[in-house]
Amino acid sequence: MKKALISGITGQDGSFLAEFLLQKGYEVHGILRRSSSFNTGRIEHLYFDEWVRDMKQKRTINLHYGDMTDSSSLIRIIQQVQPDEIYNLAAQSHVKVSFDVPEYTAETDAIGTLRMLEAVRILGLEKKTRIYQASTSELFGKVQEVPQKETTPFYPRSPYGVAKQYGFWITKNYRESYGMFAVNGILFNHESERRGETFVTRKITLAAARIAQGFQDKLYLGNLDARRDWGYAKDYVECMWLILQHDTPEDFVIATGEMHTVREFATLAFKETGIELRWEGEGVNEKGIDSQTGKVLVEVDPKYFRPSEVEQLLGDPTKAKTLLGWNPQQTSFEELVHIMAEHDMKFVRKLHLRSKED
Ligand code: NDP
Ligand code: GDR
Repeated sequence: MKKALISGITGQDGSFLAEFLLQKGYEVHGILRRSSSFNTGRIEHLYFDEWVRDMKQKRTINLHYGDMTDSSSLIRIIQQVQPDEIYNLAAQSHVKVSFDVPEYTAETDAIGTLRMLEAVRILGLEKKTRIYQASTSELFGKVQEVPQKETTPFYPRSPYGVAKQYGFWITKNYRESYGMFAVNGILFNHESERRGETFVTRKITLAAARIAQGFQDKLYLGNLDARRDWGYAKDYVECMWLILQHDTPEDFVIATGEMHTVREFATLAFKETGIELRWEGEGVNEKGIDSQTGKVLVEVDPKYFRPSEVEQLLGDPTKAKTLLGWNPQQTSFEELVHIMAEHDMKFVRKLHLRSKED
């Protein structure tokens, strides 16, 4: 039985990847960081019985306390687990927040990656343990070429992007220097019903659900014209695994090859909840007031603008399609919005019922 160690197991991707690897028959270990509040919401079904029974799984996940800023914890965990595969997903992953905590972002996302690679080397596991590094389309930042592929030059636009660029290169450097199977998945945005609530897609689907059910009046957003290549997280974790199963250690771009604006995402998400969202020039005046309803449902708040913005990202997944046999169009943009909006309509209703019972 293969052993996998996931850093960032409590995050969106970590939780889907843990499910995926358990189903593949792996012994799954995860690094959990100490938090004063509950941070295992996305994986609790994996160590309580419900999912395990439903999926006829014999095993649950194994959690170890550690932190990307603490080498000693990484060395101890890797020594104990002796993993065949490490998925390094842990990161301060919010681009806007990285402008507020640039040093911590570098510690976790850049030096944290170095700590993980060094831990494997110190323990003499260079030839045993394969390492997946969670790289990102934010490396392309101010785009030099459309669509972006493995050979497109980098131009990061945030402390997050710059830290991840270090993570990318140090992974490649350890591969070239020490012959390690250490590889980068350059993943474009991927979303889901488990997405953190301050990323734009989830912020929109949650707000649309609250507005539709009368618990919120208005949604404040930043740059409505930003364009992203949005995929479904569940499809993308399969690709992380495929990258580590490939014969040779190589870096891959993972994307859908389709791009949409924040405005388009919002229009579709609101439609899913039964609200027709109209924009300036479509019966909405310059103050955002809809002439039919007399309401302002979406307002731009400059506080959500970034000091330097990534205006558009569009990936070319040809290499992953050809060499890994991965299908980038498993879940369409419309299906993704539907999954998220449907989930949040139920989620908001349940939360409201629970608060009434309390
Ligand atoms: P999340 O923000 O949902 O999860 C991040 C995870 O990292 C959480 O488990 C978090 O723990 C953990 N973490 C943060 N800081 C530390 C630390 N100092 N030590 C240990 N663990 C830490 O991110 P996603 O799941 O969306 O993304 C996974 C990875 O992929 C990240 O590296 C991200 O940068 C990268 N990525 C994501 C993309 C996306 O669109 N989702 C696209 C491209 C790359 P806690 O739960 O306690 O906060
Ligand atoms: P991103 O995701 O920065 O691409 O990073 P996010 O959802 O935060 O922003 C996407 C775009 O939407 C614009 N935007 C807003 N963003 C947020 N969060 N909140 C708003 O109110 C808002 N209004 C408009 C942003 O300006 C931006 O252009 C994500 C993260 O998961 C990274 O970890 C990952 O590496 C990249 O995707 C690929």
